[in-house]
Amino acid sequence: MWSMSLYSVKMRASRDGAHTSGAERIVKAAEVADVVAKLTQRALTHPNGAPDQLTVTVAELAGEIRRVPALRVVEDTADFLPRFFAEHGFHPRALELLRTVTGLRGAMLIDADTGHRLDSDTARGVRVTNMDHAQTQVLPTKQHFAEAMALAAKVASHPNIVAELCISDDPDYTTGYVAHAGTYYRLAGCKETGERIGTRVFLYDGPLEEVAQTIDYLENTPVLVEGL
Ligand code: WAQ
Ligand code: MG
Repeated sequence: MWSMSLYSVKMRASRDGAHTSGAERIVKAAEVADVVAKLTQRALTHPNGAPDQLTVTVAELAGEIRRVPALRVVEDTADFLPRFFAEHGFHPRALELLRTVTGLRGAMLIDADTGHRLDSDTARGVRVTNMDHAQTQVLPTKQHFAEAMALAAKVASHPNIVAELCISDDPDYTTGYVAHAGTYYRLAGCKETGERIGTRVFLYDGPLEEVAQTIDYLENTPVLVEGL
């Protein structure tokens, strides 16, 4: 049987060692050059500032790629967050970290019960890569919602992640989200326009012996998201 090769494309950009932008795609061979050019341009013109280091990596993906369903979308506002924490009894430290930490290139993996941080490289966080929508679109500008929906669906597909919290670190993008139990709650007004915050938190609820394999899945297993 003939099957078409797919390629993972990863972009990371930084200045003085601090993350400025990054992106993850999975595309067909015919789209690779265009995606590389567009992600390069995106990094160079990013509102977090022009990078002094820019890396784009292309790798062919071998074998069958796991497919997971998209999350259903519900519109809400930032005051959903404290209600959500109270309702589920997640440790409030996670919410405090969401609102205070920034500058990571990945997400903090936080124990939902204790609020303890479980990922070891605290300056980097867990960087989810190797995911995209099954129906890819290659557009010149960052698609905040679509890209977040792909990442959130992959993260939610791991049984040890009970919820994801996100605020963009892009200064003027104020809509954040919470992903929980198959739903993506889009939260308007998570920060003031221009406010220098923004990060991601993955709430972990599973055996501590499985932290390393959970991180490995998030960082390395290729996943395509079906339906939007
Ligand atoms: N893996 C893990 N964490 C990441 C990743 C990744 N691939 N990409 C970004 N992060 C973390 C990192 O700490 C960033 O500083 C932070 O998230 C914010 O990243 O429905 O654009 O790319 O309209 O700025 C939400 C869309 C957009 C809401 C989120 O995040 C909506 C966004 P950004
Ligand atoms: Mg950003």
